[in-house]
Amino acid sequence: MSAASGAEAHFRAEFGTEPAGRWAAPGRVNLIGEHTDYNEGFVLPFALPQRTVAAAGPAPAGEWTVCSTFAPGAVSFGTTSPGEVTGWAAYVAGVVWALREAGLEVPGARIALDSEVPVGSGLSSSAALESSVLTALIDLGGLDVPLEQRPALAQRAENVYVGAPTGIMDQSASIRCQAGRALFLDCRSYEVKQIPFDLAAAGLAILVINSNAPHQHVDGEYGARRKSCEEAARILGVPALRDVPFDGLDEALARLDDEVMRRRVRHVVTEDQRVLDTVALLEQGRTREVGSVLTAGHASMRDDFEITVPQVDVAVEAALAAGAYGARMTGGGFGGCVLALIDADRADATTSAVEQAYAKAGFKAPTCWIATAGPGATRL
Ligand code: GAF
Repeated sequence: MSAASGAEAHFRAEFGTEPAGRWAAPGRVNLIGEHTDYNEGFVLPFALPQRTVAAAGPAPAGEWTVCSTFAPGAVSFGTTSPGEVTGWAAYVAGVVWALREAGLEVPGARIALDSEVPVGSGLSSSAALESSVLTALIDLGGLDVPLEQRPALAQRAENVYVGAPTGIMDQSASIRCQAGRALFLDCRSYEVKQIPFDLAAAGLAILVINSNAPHQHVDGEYGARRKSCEEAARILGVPALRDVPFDGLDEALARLDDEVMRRRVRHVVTEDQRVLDTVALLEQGRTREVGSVLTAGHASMRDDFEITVPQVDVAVEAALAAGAYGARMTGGGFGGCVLALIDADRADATTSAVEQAYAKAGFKAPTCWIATAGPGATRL
């Protein structure tokens, strides 16, 4: 059953009535630009066809009840503050809170959720959840919130209410991506450029390899990377690492005493450049050449930012050995998914190669599928 039917059926079962509507928001794959968003740099995600759907209907003012096919029962809350609602429902309560904090009159609502986005795989299931609920509440309440302002509201829900110090990329991808396009986002100005991303026309494909090694954001490692970047920017006297120019990198590194911090900075500054290079290659139709940029990005995450795990490194190596043009981990790290740029007719061969490498290493089997660029959040 699709998430749209699932959410609708769950709404009916839980609330005994029809929802007023269904709102879908996708997960994402980030093509390139990892840990650059909170450094006010560049990212290039595309939306997945897999979505989270919120079936929603009205409730009395100041009352919200939410249920999910992923968890038993329903959670009800009123006017809420960070810390009050916990677990999966905190993402919903956080959105209500962030909208109210922005001075908006959020309508009371009953919401049922279902999702096709794999949870805990680095494909932004939490942003998909936030974005589906945000879009539903904005529509139900007839609220005037321009598209470009919506991601920051969902991000605030995650940062302040849920307590995960993530950047703006995932919510931007879920809300602002378009089908057949990758979203080139400037994470300082929030300006976007929609980059044509029709791989099939070039005989290519993106194979997503879920390492099935679980990952988490509400943990210390992500926050530690962010802190180290912010500290480096402070030492270098710039507002954010985005302001360290690529051709001034060596000079900036020479001003940092700490070896680990130097490597963190090198990752962020070179990664921003890789996003710009990738955009230029795509715009020139030189899509195969993006591969080596992706692989360089993986090496940087592995050696400089130190956010990969053996499962993703093995997947990258196996995909490359099987002939992929490039491969890299996508998302926050410490597990999650790898993407490989391959010839479209090499999907089965690449999948088998990765499966064999996993079996040899004694890892839990990976899950592989071809990802295409779907639409952003919308009312169905
Ligand atoms: C996670 C975060 F949520 C994003 O904001 C981003 O920092 C990403 O990790 C790393 O690029 O998905």
